[in-house]
Amino acid sequence: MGSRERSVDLGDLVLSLAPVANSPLGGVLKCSQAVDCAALVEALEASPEALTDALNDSQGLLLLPDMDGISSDPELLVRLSRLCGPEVEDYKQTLTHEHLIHPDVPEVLVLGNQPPSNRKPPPRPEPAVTEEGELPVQFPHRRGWHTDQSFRRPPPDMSLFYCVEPSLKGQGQTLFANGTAAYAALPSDLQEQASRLEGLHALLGTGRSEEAVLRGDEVKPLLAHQRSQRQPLVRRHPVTGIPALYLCEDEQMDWVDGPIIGMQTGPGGDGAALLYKLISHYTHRDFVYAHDWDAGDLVIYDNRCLIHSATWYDEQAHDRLMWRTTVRGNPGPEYAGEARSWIPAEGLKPMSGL
Ligand SMILES: O=C(O)CCC(=O)C(=O)O
Ligand SMILES: [Fe+2]
Repeated sequence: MGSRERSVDLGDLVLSLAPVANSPLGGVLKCSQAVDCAALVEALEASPEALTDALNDSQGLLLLPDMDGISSDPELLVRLSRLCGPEVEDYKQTLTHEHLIHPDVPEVLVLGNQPPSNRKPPPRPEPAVTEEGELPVQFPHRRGWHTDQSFRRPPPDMSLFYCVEPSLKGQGQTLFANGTAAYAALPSDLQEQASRLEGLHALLGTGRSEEAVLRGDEVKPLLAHQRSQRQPLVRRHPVTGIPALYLCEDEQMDWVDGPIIGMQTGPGGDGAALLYKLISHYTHRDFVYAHDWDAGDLVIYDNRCLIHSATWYDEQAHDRLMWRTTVRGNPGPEYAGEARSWIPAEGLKPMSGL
């Protein structure tokens, strides 16, 4: 169910919060009069709870359109990110390839098909549309569903995703699925089973994907900070207290020692069967919104209760450029006091050996 309409009073500015049209989740936060992006960021900073309150009232997915000012001043994206949690990731300190980091603002990850990031879109699903002629969203027809950086303990809270340049409409969308609604709609025996289990989440590129295991790739040794991490299959949201499914598929699960801890490992095991069942339920179109980007759109998504997936676009014909920040620091009590799993030991390069 979408959020109800309400106004968000920031003193000098009044914003409106309304459900995203034709979507089972999400809110749109915008100003009725034309406002400078920097002025809006300043007004939000003066009411620091307003942004996360709007997000929590919108099932963890918030769209701020017309934020074009960020393109010429990426620091505005960092300032908004600081309102979303205690810590904004500096990608220079973490497991991130140098060519994906904004040259001037290390909190900004640059995801585009052009150099230097050279990120290719995912393949087109096969067939490209459903029997009803619609964009495929449900796993396994649609692949690539994940929550950001789930290979880390503690995992991050939120991502802010900003569109500098969209591809063609109807292509290069980002899909979001609502883990809270999906959990609530599970039969109670599956809710109970999932609540007792943990998934094993892998860092991309560590050779532990379902595909790598099916191909019979040699299992590489990993440095301690690159190893897969367990995460509960059901997380209680630290702010709202509501349970949500928490899992990924293929590349972000560990198919050597997982995907589900304590169950048969590898593709074809009973862990795989449960993961397939849960992720295809999670990504049923009743729980999914496909965001078709416009330049200047900012989408804030809560990684603790949503998963997302990129879609194909024709990168020969169209460029696409996106910026992302990641916010962490409020993962919930089950992670209290834990050291960060992904921090390399003294003197080690984060990406060495990968
Ligand atoms: O490009 C997209 O639409 C999604 C990319 C993504 O998953 C991410 O940046 O975390
Ligand atoms: Fe992502």
